[in-house]
Amino acid sequence: MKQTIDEFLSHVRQRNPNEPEFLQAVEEVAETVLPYIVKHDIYYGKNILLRMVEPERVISFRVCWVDDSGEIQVNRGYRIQMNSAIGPYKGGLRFHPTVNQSILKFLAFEQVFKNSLTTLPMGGGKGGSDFDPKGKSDGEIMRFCHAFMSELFRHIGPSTDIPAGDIGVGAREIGFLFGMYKKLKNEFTGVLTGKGLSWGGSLIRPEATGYGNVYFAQKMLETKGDAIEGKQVVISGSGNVAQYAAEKVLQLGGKVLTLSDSSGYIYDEKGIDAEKLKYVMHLKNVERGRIGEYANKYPEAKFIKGETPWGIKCDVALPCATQNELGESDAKTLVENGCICVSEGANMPSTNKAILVFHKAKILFAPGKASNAGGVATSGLEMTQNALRFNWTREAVDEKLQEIMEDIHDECIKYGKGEDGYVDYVKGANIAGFVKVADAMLAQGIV
Ligand code: NDP
Ligand code: 2IT
Repeated sequence: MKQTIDEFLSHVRQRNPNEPEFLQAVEEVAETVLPYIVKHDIYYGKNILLRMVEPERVISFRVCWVDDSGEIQVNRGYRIQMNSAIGPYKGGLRFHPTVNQSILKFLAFEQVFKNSLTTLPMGGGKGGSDFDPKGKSDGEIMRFCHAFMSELFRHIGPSTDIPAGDIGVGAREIGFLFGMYKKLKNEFTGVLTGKGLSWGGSLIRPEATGYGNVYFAQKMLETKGDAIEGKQVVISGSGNVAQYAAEKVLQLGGKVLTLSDSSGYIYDEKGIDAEKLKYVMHLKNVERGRIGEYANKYPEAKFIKGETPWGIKCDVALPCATQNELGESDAKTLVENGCICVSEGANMPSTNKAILVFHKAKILFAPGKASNAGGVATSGLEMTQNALRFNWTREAVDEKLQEIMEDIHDECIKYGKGEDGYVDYVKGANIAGFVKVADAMLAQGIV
């Protein structure tokens, strides 16, 4: 088996040089899915995984815009349309200076499995730009978003490809992007998700990824007769996902000890309560400030510059910032400090070596493609509401989100439970996600 996996990976490596993040994501999937394919005749010998690692379409384009000082700026825009076997391409847009083809291909590849797990009819895609929103005025953000959409619009559509937010793309950016799409196409359609409530958005979509992640962690803990209540929780990031993960932890009776951004983390031994979280939301979403300012406002908290929060003793860790933010030594520290559950809010925040540490220690570990799927699932619910030209209540959407997270958890157990009872959620999520897409690809023939 090892030889089959090595041969497959070396082939993919050769065809995708200089794409380390993409190869990392493929490696994690190949190691769990190839052994399953070999054991199942309907999938064996059809090169299905080889077809799945090749994007159906990669679009790369120039984005020119004028900054506030009258200077012409040039950025690069992308959309990776990875797989449309079970539905139109669906996935977020990321605006961050580190964005490149490798990062977007890893995200698009993960999205295919994640969207399949949601039980909703959505294929996988991802896009974005190396544009850095930090420090830009609202006018600059608007001009960039309009310029970006002036090319992207010809490649997307409500039945073709439906983008949403991701790092650096929130409600403000979705608004500007939607405005330009509507103008160019002269149609009001649900072509983007994460829209404002008065123009087609869904209740709970802003909260969905963070809430969904905590619902998933709760499900995992329940398998051990345990719960979030009373748990010490370490969270990284302080953006959309981290904020609402923190809110749900508080609602379920847990204690949030940390939040972070790319400049460092804050540690509040007394706990980041609802009042303090409200301040963080205002600081990050309205003032667009840095998390370090929390320690000025609340002197009982410490700001640790340039570091990640994994050294703080906790029961539960929720990495909610970015890829590869939690390495092997961080994983060892978490385990040594008694952490029993790691549930990924971000996409691929744990390195493959870190995952091995969690698996060896047999603690609960959920990969992002399962545990952060609540965001895109609720995007799917936004699409349904747009198609119906109707809005569901907050309670109705939250209930559906909880059902979906429970279904994903069940699927992970179905394919990931080992003989000793330990659940490998990585294996479970990869195989469950794969089966649905592979069956659709087989039914549709070689296209
Ligand atoms: P936001 O832009 O709202 O927040 C991102 C957060 O992560 C910020 O605190 C940011 O800090 C931090 N961060 C970004 N890059 C780095 C870095 N290189 N090192 C350290 N910290 C960093 O994004 P989201 O909260 O939406 O996304 C967070 C993660 O969740 C991403 O991995 C995303 O792909 C994933 N995700 C998001 C979903 C969604 O619906 N939004 C759905 C599923 C997954 P700083 O301000 O300093 O950059
Ligand atoms: O990574 C993700 O799942 C997202 N950024 C959300 C995608 C979406 O279409 O809602």
